[in-house]
Amino acid sequence: MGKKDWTTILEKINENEKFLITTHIHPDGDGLGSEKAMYELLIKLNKKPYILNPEPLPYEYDFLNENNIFNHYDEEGYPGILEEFDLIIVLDIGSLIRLGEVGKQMRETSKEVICIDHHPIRHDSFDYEMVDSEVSSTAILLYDLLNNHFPEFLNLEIANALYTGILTDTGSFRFKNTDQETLKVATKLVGMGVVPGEIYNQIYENRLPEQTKLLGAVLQNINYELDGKIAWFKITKKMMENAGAKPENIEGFTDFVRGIRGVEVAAKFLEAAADHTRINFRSKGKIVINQLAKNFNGGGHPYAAGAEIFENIDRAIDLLLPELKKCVAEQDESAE
Ligand SMILES: [Mn+2]
Repeated sequence: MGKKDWTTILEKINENEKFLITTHIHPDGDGLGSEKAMYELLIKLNKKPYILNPEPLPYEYDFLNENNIFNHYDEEGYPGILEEFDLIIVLDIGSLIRLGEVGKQMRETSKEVICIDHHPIRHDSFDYEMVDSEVSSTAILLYDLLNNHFPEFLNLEIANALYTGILTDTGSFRFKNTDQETLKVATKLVGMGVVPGEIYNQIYENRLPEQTKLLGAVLQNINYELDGKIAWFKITKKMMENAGAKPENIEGFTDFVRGIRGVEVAAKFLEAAADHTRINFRSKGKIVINQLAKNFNGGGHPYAAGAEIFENIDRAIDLLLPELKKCVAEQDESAE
């Protein structure tokens, strides 16, 4: 990764007092772990940080929230809240659209924004950026900041948060982005007292019965295309209701479906609203899917990306599926 130049961001942190920290919709371990690390750092620097996310904390990350530091936007509250802060810090995303209500307010405010991220496809640029798409997680960048500039603050609480980011963004050290540097940082964090099995269990051995019921319904209705190279499935509001599950209870489903033999790309279509469909892609590593995601209001990593279509779920599937087939067919040929 090479040594990072944090000079400007450090200056901005120094000069200001009240910081709003946020991450993307469908918050994941990397966004949340990075937020917590940044929050704790700012507290230690005697600053006033506040975490406000567009969506609630998924229950499997409750262990990061012992001090109730995570807040989320609700439709009725927080109008103009950004004006109460000196500076905004966006973690693990470079697109306002994936910041939900917080992103909408960011379009209207003149407050300056720092963005720390590792997504290769970005829709927006921010006042101060630390972006490296070569690193496996935003947590790796936060580790670099802490390790090089504030090693005295790097305690077990922060180490657990950073380890969470690395663990979840690498699919528990299975995805293609698991490189030497990732493992080196993980080793350092374990050396500080992180217990890998404990964090793994909190996140992955902690599935709710209703989530499992929904997964059962999903697995009975997988659709295959291109001789099984694509597997896709729907999650409708009705399916969630039947299982008693909430939208934040569907993490990991697309990974599971990708794990089917012969599948190169798995796609999830989630009915977010009557005219809003969210799509999630997972590739096994042969087919790059973030360009396709970008064409549908999204982005992400080469093998893990998300998109959204402002249409009902069936129309969204009709629009996207031919493009997904084309994308897979073209790259599959070139890969042979
Ligand atoms: Mn990430």
